[in-house]
Amino acid sequence: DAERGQLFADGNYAMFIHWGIYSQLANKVDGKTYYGIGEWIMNPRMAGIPIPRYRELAKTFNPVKFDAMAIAQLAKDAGMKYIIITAKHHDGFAMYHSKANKFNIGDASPIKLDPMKELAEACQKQGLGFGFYYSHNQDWTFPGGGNGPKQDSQGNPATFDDYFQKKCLPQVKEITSEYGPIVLVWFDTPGNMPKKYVQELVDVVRENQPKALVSGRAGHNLGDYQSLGDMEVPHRNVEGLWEAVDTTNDSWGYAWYDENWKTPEEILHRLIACVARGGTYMLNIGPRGDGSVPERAAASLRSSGDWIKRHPQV
Ligand code: JFZ
Repeated sequence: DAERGQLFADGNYAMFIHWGIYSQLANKVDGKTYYGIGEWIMNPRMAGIPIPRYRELAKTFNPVKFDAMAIAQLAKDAGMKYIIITAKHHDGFAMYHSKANKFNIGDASPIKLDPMKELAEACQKQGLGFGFYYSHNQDWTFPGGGNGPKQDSQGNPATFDDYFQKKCLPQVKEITSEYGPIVLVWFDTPGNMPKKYVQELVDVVRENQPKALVSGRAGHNLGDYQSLGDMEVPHRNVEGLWEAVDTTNDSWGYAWYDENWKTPEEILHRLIACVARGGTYMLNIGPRGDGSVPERAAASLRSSGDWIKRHPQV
């Protein structure tokens, strides 16, 4: 669809944000550091945190330093055109005030604001696009979700359909109807999710946000474009509409030890490698649990943004 594809023509550089209750742990549990991607900390591949204990993390999530205007300003200063943030990652915690499920920042955390609403508004004020990442298949805490518990709290078997009808579908309706215009819904890791479910989600996005793109990782080729492998920057031309996703250091979610920051030069090389080959480059930051953005990431984004502003022809 030509109108939807326009986002990538105009907006070929974007900010990705991985932020959730996992950000508080910063890859450290009971004094032990787990090396890997921080948003996976509860998974058995990392710390293997039991669900009841993981749920407790919501109660201490109080991002008093979260400043939506400052983040939007940072994206603007970086030369970025839109922001995509994790509405719900694989852990199942919604970072917006969801009515469909209580495990969300409005109901399960001390902070009563909806940071997603603030960020959506800040983007609008700055003339930036706004969109959501939503883990549609994997949900590690809701019964029946992909790689989640196989039984409900009463011990009855739960199916993927239970998860889909009770949580996933209503939440996708919420994020596409309550946050103003959305430029893109970034679904991820479809796994073996049956096609009918993906189709239903894509239909909801089309209905509620006709101009929004749907990520290639929705599954079954129902997305609007191709996403390359994570952190992959191509060295050859790629056909069609495509996007590369990358991060400012190594993890997506905040990890205390991860100081492997890309320099402004590296950011520019990677951005230009994508944009010059007709693609879109989406670069991630992982704010801390308190909402603050790591200073080194912000500084590199600003200084690469300065270069972009001095080279408008690029
Ligand atoms: C996924 C998530 O599991 C991860 O936590 C993060 O959100 C990332 C952006 O996306 O991980 C993936 C998904 C797809 C590929 C690699 C990692 N891939 O296709 O190469």
